[in-house]
Amino acid sequence: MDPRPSRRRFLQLTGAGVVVAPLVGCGDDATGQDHVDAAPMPAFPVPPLDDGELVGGVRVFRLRLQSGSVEWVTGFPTATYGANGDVLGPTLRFRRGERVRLEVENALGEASTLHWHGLQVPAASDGGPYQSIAAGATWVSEFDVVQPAMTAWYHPHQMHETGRQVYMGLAGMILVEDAAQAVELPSTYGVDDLPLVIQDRRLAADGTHPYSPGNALAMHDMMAGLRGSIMLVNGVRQLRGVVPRGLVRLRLLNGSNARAYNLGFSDGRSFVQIAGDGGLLSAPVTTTRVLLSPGERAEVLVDFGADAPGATVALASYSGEVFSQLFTGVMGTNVADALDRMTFELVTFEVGAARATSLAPPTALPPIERMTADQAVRVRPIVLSMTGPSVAINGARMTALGDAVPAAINFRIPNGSIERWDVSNDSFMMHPLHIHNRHFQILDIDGQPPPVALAGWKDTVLVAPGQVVRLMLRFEGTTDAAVPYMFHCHILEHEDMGMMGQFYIVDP
Ligand SMILES: [Cu+2]
Repeated sequence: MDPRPSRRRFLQLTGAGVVVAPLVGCGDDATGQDHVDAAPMPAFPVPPLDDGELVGGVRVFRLRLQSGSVEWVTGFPTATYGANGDVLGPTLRFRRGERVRLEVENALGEASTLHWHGLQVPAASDGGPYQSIAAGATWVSEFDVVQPAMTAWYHPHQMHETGRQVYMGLAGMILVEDAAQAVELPSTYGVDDLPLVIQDRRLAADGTHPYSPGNALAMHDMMAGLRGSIMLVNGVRQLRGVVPRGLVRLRLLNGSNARAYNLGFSDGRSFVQIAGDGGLLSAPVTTTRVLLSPGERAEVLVDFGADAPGATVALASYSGEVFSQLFTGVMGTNVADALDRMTFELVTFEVGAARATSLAPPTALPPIERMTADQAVRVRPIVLSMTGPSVAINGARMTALGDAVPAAINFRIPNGSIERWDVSNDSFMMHPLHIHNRHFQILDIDGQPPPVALAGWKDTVLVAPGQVVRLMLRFEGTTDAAVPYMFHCHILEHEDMGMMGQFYIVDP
């Protein structure tokens, strides 16, 4: 429902001297009809929504990568990067079936890129390290939005610089909408459809951090991935916002460089996960936890309908519960930090007076056809390892572009083929493997079929130490024998050290 009419009504009424509370009351209870009466509520702090501009049938978005500053430490501004602002960027709303054009102006003073994480696009439009944008240049990425409704995101992917540029603040959400999707969900952006970009930072008392200019990242932080104890959600420290009483959709994104979050609510309430990385699951999952490694997304429905106005509840990470899943052996001893062993809060929701829509969580979702092991025409081992001060995939590292990429991590895959990637983690900490362009299905985890929450389409998968996760991938789309897609660990310091490979989709 569009909140604008009620906001307009609110402004008119307050202009006439009518107090807020009675309007809220008669907005729902008196008529017996629940609806979003969003106007009286302070807006939940979310990035601005950008619908682009239709130009000749193409939806055009303009993003300017720029420097800024944010005062996360009182009195000490931290130098930041953002898109069209000081930190993060607008939430881009795409519609399936439309063509979009993204005009990315790089005003950072250094080379960067912008990668559309989770979107199925031609390799040259993907925004990976091969699409570097020189300082002062503008890069245009144009493609058809082909996938169903989902939550994706964007972030830089500059060779060797991804971790720093994301840490400086460059990231944003992408919402793909699909008019054909029959499932009715809360969808008023900033009211009952809330993006939450979850990130951690290590800020010194003067507002600087390990990636600040002049600093060099310590080897420990490269191996562990840079993590900190200050939580930012939507770029805000100690985020707090008002939600309507009723069903609210949270679009959770782990946009952190290296930390995983085991999310739940401080009062133990259950919620319903409806989507993962690649859109809707095959069935709603009622749960009290969702575990997100860097790069992963989940959409969950939380019911605040039974809460009293003014009540508060926190979204927290119950990291201690999954410690042994993320770290073993020497990594547990030397790499994990205090937060990995404890519970900490990320967001405080304050329940407002206004009713949300009368929506209830869906009881069923459209089925997802599962790929089976026998469909694979090729099996590739993908071995994730850490040896000494280094990381590797199949024993190799990607430290330069082009012909320099070792054959063990450089694939040419015929368009239309289905492959099975057997991903094994031979190290003592988790690695989130992200594969560009192709959404995949998890065939099994250590031989066991995945739980429903992990059985939908995914583009990033947490691989625990010692684990073997077998993936089914269908490669189809635009071929390009000259420009590859990336696959890599989404611990960004690992990626920057070369825990990355590439694949070309070529004509069969
Ligand atoms: Cu890694």
